[in-house]
Amino acid sequence: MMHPPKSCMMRIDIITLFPSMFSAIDKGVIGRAIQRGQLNIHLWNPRDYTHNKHRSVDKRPYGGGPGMVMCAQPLKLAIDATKNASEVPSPVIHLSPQGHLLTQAALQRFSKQERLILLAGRYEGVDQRLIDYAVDEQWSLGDYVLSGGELPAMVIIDGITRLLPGALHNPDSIRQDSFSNGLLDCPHYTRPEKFSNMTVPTVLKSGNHDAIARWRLKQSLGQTWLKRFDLLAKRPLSREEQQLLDEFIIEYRNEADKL
Ligand code: 9WO
Repeated sequence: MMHPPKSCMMRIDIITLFPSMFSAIDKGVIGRAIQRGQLNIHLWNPRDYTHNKHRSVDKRPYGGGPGMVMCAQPLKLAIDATKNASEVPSPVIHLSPQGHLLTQAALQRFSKQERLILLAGRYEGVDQRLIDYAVDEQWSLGDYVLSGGELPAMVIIDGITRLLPGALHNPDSIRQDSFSNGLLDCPHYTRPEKFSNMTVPTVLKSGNHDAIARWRLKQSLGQTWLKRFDLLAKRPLSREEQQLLDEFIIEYRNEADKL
């Protein structure tokens, strides 16, 4: 007996000083998930939780230095209001270069949650006491500094949404994702056969599905060896994979010798 995919509903609350940055989010996979009622996004502006005349949310840093720091109190009130807006308990996730490096595995885990609260910082950052008080996890997109956590929050929403059951036209593409097998993706080709004097690898037109699968795996292994040796170093290779990679390396070196 086949069951239909479990219908999941996910609620994501975003705490941001720039809610209008998220007005482009109703496009593509995310837009369809919202329309199908699978994903619900709510925006909360800490400025609405200030009580001073200028509705200011930031102050100069203790200890001196450039820029401003986001005050803990309006963020606390916004987070409390967010939590009270639903019965379902939710982890609070802060997007920050000080977080763990985001991985596909983390996105997989997020996608199984009923609810997430994403906190996007601005200025020089958030008062550490708010992080200690209210934040459950910190995640970083990489070792670079941005002007705020909004784009990283959108990245997380995008990465999660395509993992929600039924979000993609072709669920196989999740299984074949880069990284779900710990390797980079293989190159892709489509029509026409000739583009600017460049052709399509012959094997892809052979109709031999075993040979095509082997070629793709070999390219994945080879590209990962060339560009992301760190991924290869932590992934055990089967005998077949090791042999395909050895072949790739030999062919790559032969190619280099010809030049
Ligand atoms: C600035 C900085 C400078 C030198 C060394 C470390 C540093 N960290 C930061 C920093 O955290 N700045 C933040 C910039 C303050 C809050 C707004 N900004 C930001 C960047 N929010 N979110 C990101 C970000 C970047 C990558 N992945 C997730 C979030």
